[in-house]
Amino acid sequence: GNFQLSEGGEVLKRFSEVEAVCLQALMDDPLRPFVPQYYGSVARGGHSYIRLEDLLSGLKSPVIMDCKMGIRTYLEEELTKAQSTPTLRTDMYMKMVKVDPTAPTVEEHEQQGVTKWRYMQWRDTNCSTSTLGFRIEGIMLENGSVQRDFRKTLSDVQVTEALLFFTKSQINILKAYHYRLKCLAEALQISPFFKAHEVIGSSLLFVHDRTSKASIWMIDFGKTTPVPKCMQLRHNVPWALGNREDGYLLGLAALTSFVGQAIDQ
Ligand code: 4IP
Ligand code: MN
Repeated sequence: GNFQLSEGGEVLKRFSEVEAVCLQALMDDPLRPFVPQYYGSVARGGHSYIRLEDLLSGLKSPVIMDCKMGIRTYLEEELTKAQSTPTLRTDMYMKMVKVDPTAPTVEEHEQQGVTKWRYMQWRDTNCSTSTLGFRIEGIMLENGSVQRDFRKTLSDVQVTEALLFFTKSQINILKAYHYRLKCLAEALQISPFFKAHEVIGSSLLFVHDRTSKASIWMIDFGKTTPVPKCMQLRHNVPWALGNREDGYLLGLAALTSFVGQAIDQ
């Protein structure tokens, strides 16, 4: 879940050691201009929080899209845990049944539970994550209404439609996003952080407002983990258990090309 508060132009997010360590490292990396500024942590009401730049501050009626990046959204350890010490999750079984009552196996129906890996893997293969390397998690319009209706695989045409819906086909905004994605790709190319981290469950947050300010930010590093020193990830090859590859660049290339196609519509 997302525990976030706003306070004095900052966003407070529930503390995660993994995320805090990433943000700290990112403040000293070529990716810094693509990440909200990190101001350390703070305690409030018995909980610790990460202090982040509020990416929406100063924007007039912001419109937001969250794209979760990568060809899988679970850590390799979820798979090994599911094999060695499986824990059944009733909540995930219910989320699964709600989308597709026929998805669980007979055994899973009897247990009324699935492992986290099973749920996450099913989610990833039922949307564009596995095929395109990204999925649209949600779109929030300027009136605050939220669209999360992207649970199923979107066809290429539907992805383009979602982008046109999100930007109201405003060509200057689509072009600004396209340019920002290209700059991000360049920064990723030279980032020591990116070479050394498996980036799982992280999103690109697209934000624009009615003054046509448009930007894209990398957020959510709670499952972004360092790989051993001897390893360098490529981020553009398929995943096989043990290689830690996340397919981040596959997703980024696909997303960039969809934005390009939307410009040409
Ligand atoms: C969620 O499923 C997301 O996959 C979360 O990933 C994941 O959190 C949740 O696992 C899982 O229930 P839905 O989006 O389909 O509801 P993310 O944080 O990347 O959005 P983590 O981060 O823990 O894998 P649980 O175990 O937190 O419930
Ligand atoms: Mn998240």
